[in-house]
Amino acid sequence: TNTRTPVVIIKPILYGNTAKHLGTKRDSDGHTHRWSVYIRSFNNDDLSTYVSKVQFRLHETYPNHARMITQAPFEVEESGWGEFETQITIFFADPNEKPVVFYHHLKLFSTDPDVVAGTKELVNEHYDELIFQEPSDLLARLLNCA
Ligand code: SLL
Repeated sequence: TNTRTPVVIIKPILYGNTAKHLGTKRDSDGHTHRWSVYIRSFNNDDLSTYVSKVQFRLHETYPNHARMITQAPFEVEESGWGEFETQITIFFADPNEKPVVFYHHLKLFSTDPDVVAGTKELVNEHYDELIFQEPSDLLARLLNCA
């Protein structure tokens, strides 16, 4: 029988978006907001030790809407006029580790009067955890030195 203790490594993360009203509706493209969507470590870990790249799949109205970010910060900055569901895929430094796929609703609009006035940035952020069950030796080593 195998009496080895199962290995589970947990990495706390934050993901979400910020948005700010431009103060006007741009004539050229109708854009009203600057925004960014991102994933980062919740503690001071260096995500890029064990994350190789992150894909942010934007709404199809964006040119080149599947954005691959291959180094930290894992973030896309853009502008736009509408909210949509972003698909985020995290790829790991060990190619045998299955990529993690999840969704984030990119929020632009708020009832907060300061956000409406454009004097305050909207932050729509979530805490989550990446849970690695029995990572390979390679990945375990990378996770432990992040
Ligand atoms: C929907 N919520 O589901 C809408 C779509 C699309 C957002 C919002 C501009 C893109 C660009 C932009 O803000 N798209 O001009 O490149 O139908």
